[in-house]
Amino acid sequence: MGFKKLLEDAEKRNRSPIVLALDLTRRNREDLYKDSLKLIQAVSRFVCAIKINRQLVLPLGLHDRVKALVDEIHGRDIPAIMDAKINDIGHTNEFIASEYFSAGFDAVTASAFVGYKDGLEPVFRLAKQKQNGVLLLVHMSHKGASEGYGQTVVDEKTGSRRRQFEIFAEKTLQWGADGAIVGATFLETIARVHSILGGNVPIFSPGVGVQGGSLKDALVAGAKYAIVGRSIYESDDPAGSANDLRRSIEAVG
Ligand code: OMP
Repeated sequence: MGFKKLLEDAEKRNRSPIVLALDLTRRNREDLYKDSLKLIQAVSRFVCAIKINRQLVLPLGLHDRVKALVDEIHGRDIPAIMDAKINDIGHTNEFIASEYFSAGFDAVTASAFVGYKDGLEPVFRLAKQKQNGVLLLVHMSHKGASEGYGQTVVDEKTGSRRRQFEIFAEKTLQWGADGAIVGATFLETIARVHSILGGNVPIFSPGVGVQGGSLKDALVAGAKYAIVGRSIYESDDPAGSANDLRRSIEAVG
């Protein structure tokens, strides 16, 4: 089953737009693996996907324990997203995406700044062949994100002055991306990206909780999914926190 369907089915079944960011740290490797496994088992029924990033891949090894975590995630019928933020030339990007897909990941994240030709083109080609997903960074959540994603630039096609993220939002449509990542800390940006995408590409919004964003506000502004890490896994009861968060927005629709 492809990424899109796996995600949508999990969202419906678990009635949750939450993507868990499984970013545990500050443990020895053995505990990192065991605690990640426990977290997957506890939280999966309250989320629609689980995202892993290099905080786990570097210490645990991709084809070894990270693959075992991906298998555990799939055992719960939810997709596994690799937060790779792919950002190199096409030849290297293709290798990176191919390794993550062969470890079982259903989607990867990538940086729109790289461009398509000899940049992200091979990543999209590979993803389409495998029915996997590519999520593009359209505007990140941290304060400094406005220095790049938020800057005003001259659109080379029209000569008009635009915000960088508006052009990236259009690229998600042109390139056939499966998601646009926009920080929950930039609500007006979510709304603007939503108006450009017209519901054709879902917005994934990180930055809820510890970074200051609100889940409800992000969804109201136009996000379809929210990426949440520390507010869930640093709480005393991660499953309860994920469930509470999910229920807190049931009324948003
Ligand atoms: P918390 O701040 O702990 O909820 O974690 C947020 C997660 O989203 C982390 O895994 C970040 O790497 C990721 N993230 C952002 O925080 N901001 C972004 O702009 C993009 C991402 C991402 O690509 O997932």
